[in-house]
Amino acid sequence: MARQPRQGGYGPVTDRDWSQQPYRHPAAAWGAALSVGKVIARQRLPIAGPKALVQMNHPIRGYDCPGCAWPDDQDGLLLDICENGIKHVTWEMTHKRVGPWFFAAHTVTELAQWTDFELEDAGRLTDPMVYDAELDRYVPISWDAAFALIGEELRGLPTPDAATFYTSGRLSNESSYIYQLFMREFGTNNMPDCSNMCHEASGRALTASIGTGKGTTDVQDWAEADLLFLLGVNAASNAPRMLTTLAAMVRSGAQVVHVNPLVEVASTKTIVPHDFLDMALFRSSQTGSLDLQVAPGGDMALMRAIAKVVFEAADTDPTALDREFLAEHTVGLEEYRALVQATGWDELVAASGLGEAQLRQAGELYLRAGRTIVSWCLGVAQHEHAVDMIREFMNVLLLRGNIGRPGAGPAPVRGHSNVQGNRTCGINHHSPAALLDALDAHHGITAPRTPGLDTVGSIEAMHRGDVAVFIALGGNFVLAAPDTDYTAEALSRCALTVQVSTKLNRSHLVHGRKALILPCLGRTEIDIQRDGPQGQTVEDAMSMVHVSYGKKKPASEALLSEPEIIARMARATLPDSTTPWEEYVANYDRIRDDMAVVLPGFAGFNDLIKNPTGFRIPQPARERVFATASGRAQFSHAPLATAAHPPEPDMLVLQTMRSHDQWNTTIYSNNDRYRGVKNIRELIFLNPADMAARGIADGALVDIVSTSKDGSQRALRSYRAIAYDTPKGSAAGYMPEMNVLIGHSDYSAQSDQPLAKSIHIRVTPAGQ
Ligand SMILES: Nc1nc2c(c(=O)[nH]1)N[C@H]1C(S)=C(S)[C@@H](COP(=O)(O)OP(=O)(O)OC[C@H]3O[C@@H](n4cnc5c(=O)[nH]c(N)nc54)[C@H](O)[C@@H]3O)O[C@H]1N2
Ligand SMILES: Nc1nc2c(c(=O)[nH]1)N[C@H]1C(S)=C(S)[C@@H](COP(=O)(O)OP(=O)(O)OC[C@H]3O[C@@H](n4cnc5c(=O)[nH]c(N)nc54)[C@H](O)[C@@H]3O)O[C@H]1N2
Ligand SMILES: [Mo]
Repeated sequence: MARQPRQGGYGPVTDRDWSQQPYRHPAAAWGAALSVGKVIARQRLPIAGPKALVQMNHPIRGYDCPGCAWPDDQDGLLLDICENGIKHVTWEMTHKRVGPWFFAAHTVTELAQWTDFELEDAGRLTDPMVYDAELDRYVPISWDAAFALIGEELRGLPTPDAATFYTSGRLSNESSYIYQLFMREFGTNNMPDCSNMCHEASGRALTASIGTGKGTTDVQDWAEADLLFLLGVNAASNAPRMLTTLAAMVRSGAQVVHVNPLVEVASTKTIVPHDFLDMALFRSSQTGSLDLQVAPGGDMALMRAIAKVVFEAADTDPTALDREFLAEHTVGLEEYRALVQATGWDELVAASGLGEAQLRQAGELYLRAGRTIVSWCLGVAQHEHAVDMIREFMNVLLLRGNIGRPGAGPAPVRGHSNVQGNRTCGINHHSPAALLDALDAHHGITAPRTPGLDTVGSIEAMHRGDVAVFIALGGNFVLAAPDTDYTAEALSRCALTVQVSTKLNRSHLVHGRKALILPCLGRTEIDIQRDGPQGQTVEDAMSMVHVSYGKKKPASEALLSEPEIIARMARATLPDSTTPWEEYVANYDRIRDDMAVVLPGFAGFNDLIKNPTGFRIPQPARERVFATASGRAQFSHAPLATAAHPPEPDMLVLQTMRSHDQWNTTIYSNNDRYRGVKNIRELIFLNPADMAARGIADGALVDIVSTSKDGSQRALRSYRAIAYDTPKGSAAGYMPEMNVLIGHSDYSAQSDQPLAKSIHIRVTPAGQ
């Protein structure tokens, strides 16, 4: 197969011409239907596909969509599906298989030449495999021998802290719970997870401000809000079911303000994803009322400007501030007022990239709205000052008492379908003492109290040789993490790497001296254990927990469920453990019985999940109970963030984002429909003025050189420069290809998150 010229990035190899044209249609229109048809055809699923789709997100018969964490339709009547959910499900349900014969035919060195698309497209993994260095191939291993190998390696370590255990956000609540129990009983808190790259900042900011790491709104609140600020979210691609809510909000007269350096398609109009009548009639709905094209990281300045408008109004209007709420429930207001008053409009304009008139308009909308929600995702969370920014959002909400009442509150948009549940169930390298105490008391273990390693910390520890065993429950660590080459080196220095996966990916090919691939059931597949079919629960972005049962025949008879894989790793590592690992596997109710005792809000767990639409985990901040040191919501007083400005004037700020046609490191095609892109991922969107200043023509090849915090440089060569409506001084391109530009020292001092949205780069015509 011809590899050059590549126009795909990590997507399929293509020699088709690339193109980019503005997208002029509503989101989720017939383009979505067409694109879904292609995916279903490619996975050879003409019949099973549609049937399983009908069961997806159906609270009575269905399983939870393995896509995003947006809540499912609450009344249980509508078929709440979206294009991207369909793609994720069909990708898992493919009829293609990767069995021992596949690995016999390909060495690891050969597979390493394949694109990431080709690796995943090879199909579902069917059997446990172990790396044979002499053959440079994965060869079959029995499950018993695989677990014995893991147990032997873990028991042979000088300290439990020489192992690290990654979690990707699809892992269920039950699996998460026994996974962290295993690690803590073994003796380590080394729990890197995808939250470390995603919403760590949101968790820290919310905990500091309101004493909980989660948002407080539910879908009903969204329906009742008068105003929504949606910052740094590409909703049409990454939370498509949110479009339904946005359309309903605009229809009911609410203001929906999109804050984004790019004008994403969700900020205009949509054809409501599950409304087939609307689709048939090509009837679109408005999904936005105002677009604010901030400079990268300018969101904090926007929020401070809104606060300034509120304080200015408060001089004459007694209702501008919610005085009662502020007096009863908050601390730090006066200091915040002084800080805001001392910040001049010129400063706010420079830091936000918006004009004073726009800033004032946003402030006026806020003053006029009775009920306001502030919602955000990675465009905010992956910046250096993300914690300060999100705390500033909270400050603004607090000013008008927009928390703990209907239609109002903070709402981080979570990514993976159960990333929030992972944390609730204890996957956290710095868990609160209360959880550790409860684990100790109930399970008779002594959980370690020293905080463990997160994602960046694990990479560095493996690189140094301090961590020798890496175990991953899902995900594609080497591609998702920053500094791809450095991370690959880190993994290859391990004595053992273990990947529990559904599909082949790059992380299987970048491995330790010993390596295992352990194939598991996907969420769509039926899971039969001793006591019958088992379901597992997930928590959505709005704290609703519900149970999900797989429906399909498993891709292979050899697959084990994730709880079984975890329990058997635990038993092999801790032969004398009194934890009932075998009983946990026989009946997941047994896991839930223990969770009910240990986890706040889970009392009666097994009964609660009998309600088909699930239950809501109590959220104290929603009742205006703030679990902070003062017992009140805390105003923050951070200096204005100016992350938007790189240290040298000829540098640009690069953000790395998803195309419409990918799920994180899984790339379905080289198209990015809503940004009008076809057949190319190796691209960088630039402002036309920045291109002119560098002598770069639209469509020309360029070299991109990043400069890290530690001064080191990294490069991507021969990328296509595409003129795009992004603010001057900013640039955009796709993850995971661009992770090679993020140095291992490029993480936020506030959140330890890799700086995926503010990479400092220089762009020059290729070869100069
Ligand atoms: N189809 C699909 N759905 C997904 C995923 C997927 O890969 N594919 N991934 C899932 C996961 S794990 C996650 S975490 C979420 C991610 O969901 P998103 O946060 O939407 O993900 P990104 O593609 O990184 O897009 C970031 C958005 O922030 C904007 N942005 C960049 N910098 C700034 C800034 O400084 N300020 C503001 N206001 N905006 C900015 C970008 O222009 C872009 O619109 O989606 C989840 N859903
Ligand atoms: N530059 C840059 N880097 C980023 C980001 C960014 O915006 N920019 N975003 C970051 C974010 S928000 C995230 S969440 C991470 C994503 O990081 P990860 O969660 O590590 O990556 P995914 O691509 O979601 O993982 C895909 C793999 O998961 C496996 N898989 C799928 N379903 C299952 C299942 O049911 N069980 C198991 N065991 N395995 C399964 C398949 O083998 C598949 O190959 O990437 C981060 N990296
Ligand atoms: Mo994420």
